[in-house]
Amino acid sequence: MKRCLLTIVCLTALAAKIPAMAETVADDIFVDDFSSKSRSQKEWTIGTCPKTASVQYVKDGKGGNRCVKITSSEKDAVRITHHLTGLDPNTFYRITAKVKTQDVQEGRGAVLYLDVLDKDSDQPWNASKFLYGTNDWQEVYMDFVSDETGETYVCCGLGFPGGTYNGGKAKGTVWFDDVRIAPTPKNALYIRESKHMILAIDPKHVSVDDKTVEQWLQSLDKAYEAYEELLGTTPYNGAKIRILTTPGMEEGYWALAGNPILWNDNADVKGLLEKFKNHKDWGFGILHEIGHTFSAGTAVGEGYGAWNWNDEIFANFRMSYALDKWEAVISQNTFYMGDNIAYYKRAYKKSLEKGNMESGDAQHYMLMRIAEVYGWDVYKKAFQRLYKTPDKELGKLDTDYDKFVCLMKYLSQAASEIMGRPVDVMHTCYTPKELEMIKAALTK
Ligand SMILES: [Ca+2]
Ligand SMILES: [Zn+2]
Repeated sequence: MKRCLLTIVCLTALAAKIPAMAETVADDIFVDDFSSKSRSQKEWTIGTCPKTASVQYVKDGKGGNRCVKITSSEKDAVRITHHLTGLDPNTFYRITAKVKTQDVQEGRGAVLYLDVLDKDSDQPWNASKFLYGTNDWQEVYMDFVSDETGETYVCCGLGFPGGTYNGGKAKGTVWFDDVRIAPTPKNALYIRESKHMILAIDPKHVSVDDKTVEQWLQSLDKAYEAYEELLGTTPYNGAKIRILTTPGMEEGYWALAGNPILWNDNADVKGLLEKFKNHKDWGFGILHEIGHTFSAGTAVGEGYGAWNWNDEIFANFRMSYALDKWEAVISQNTFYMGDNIAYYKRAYKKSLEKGNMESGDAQHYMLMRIAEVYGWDVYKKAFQRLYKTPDKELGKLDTDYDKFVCLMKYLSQAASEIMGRPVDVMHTCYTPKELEMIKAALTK
């Protein structure tokens, strides 16, 4: 990866090719104020637009100037898309636009995003702040990272084509004007880079000194290398993992995995950095998201990882290995210093009392017991074998319990090899009652 600041400097030269417009700033690589309808029709593609929706270039802008109006009476994802080419690879860009809304409801509301959901992108959920209801003109933005192709598709949309919990799609009316794309301004993101990470966050979150941030990133590097050691592979062909704060995320979400890992701009980013400074807490949330990027489906690819019945458990489980290895401090309400198993044991005890093992944390605790008895090498062996085994060779895995049994089989094989005698971890590390409860929880 080239240094980001360097590439931003290079791009200012490139921007000189753009014809001067009234408000064009030197860095802009694309600007449209929709003043020329024929140009807009050429530069933008109108996406799927059912009868219940419309996309029009209308003179509804400030002072009667032209803008684009998207309206839909049904929940949908209606958008205009601009195909952007010639970007410097692996560089942060910012798209800004003026937006006005009327009665926008549901999904991701009125939103800017990249049309990359079906293009095998690592950042499909990236978006600007979601606007709902009726609002006068305001500016919104999103930062994104260009990939190796130097191309992407930027969208001004009503609704979002993919669904997180709220289904993405929206209805109402939105107007977009003054769309601008430029390398993200130098001062707009606080960027720090380490061996495996590139942190890019809104400077408002940074109250600690640079050295503290760098030390935190070194901790993430150590976790990253532990994940690699456990699984024998790295995601995104070993490319650095970016962590980017974003204003476009569902309420209640803390972050979304991918590259970049999208970190909710409304999350307590500042608090996490301060907890590292004051308590050397490595930061559960980010370790969890990095953990997700190491899932077999992401790190190896499609067609792998069918044995994994719940990556919320395994993202944390990968973390447990890293924390154990480095005796790191982590907090989940209380601080755990090199004994993060205690956190999961509490969930286990509660589950045992209730007679219900649905809790992922309780299942996590029991998986950790196997490592306590036979050592983490059992997991290294089993995971690395599983990460090399395509789903079609795993046999039929209809229920989550089948997946659990599949993992147990690989763990038993690994434990047998390491111990030099036959070991069945399901019977040496679980009680019959626990297995009964796990079976009930995972066959629902
Ligand atoms: Ca305009
Ligand atoms: Zn998660």
